[in-house]
Amino acid sequence: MSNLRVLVPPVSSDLATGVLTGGPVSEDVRTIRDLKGVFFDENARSERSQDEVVYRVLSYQPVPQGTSGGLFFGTTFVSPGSVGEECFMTKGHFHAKAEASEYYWGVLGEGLLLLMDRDRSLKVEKVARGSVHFIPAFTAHRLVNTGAETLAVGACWPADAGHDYEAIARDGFGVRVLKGQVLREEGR
Ligand code: S6P
Ligand code: ZN
Repeated sequence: MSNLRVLVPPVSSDLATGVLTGGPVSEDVRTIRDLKGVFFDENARSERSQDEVVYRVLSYQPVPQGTSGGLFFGTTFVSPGSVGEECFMTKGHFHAKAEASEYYWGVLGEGLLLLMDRDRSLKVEKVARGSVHFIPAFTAHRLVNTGAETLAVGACWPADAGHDYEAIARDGFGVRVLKGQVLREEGR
């Protein structure tokens, strides 16, 4: 027998905050400017400070995007706030490889996970510290911060899932989350 070296993995996730450190960790930031057409009240969005950060995503992508069988790991941080009465949220997407599923889990804060299948059937799940969410194949997903603190949500998804933002940008999500209200949006 011979000694085998024990390695320290290159990336750590702080379980209390979801912050990823080490490398390589990438960061994507979405500001009010980037979210044109996402909120119901586009006037309210266009009139406020465009540089305000609505959410950011830290991710560890140890294999190239598109790698079959690979997995990515990340945390999304959605700031507290609203555009008009509508809570801050992510753009929302189907996966480009539509059959790719994903896990989310709540780390910090309070929010909702909006899920919409190809028939536009909706499901809304409460996100809280420790909640585990399976996002099935062919299902669009969007995070909404309904609380007063940052919402941090962990995620693990296939490296070849990709993002399809177009269907949501064109047809909407079928549900709007206002402070204290979850409303079905008809006929878009
Ligand atoms: C990727 C995964 C998340 C989102 C992130 C931002 O499949 O679902 O990392 O990319 O929550 O949301 P969006 O809709 O702007 O990509
Ligand atoms: Zn996804």
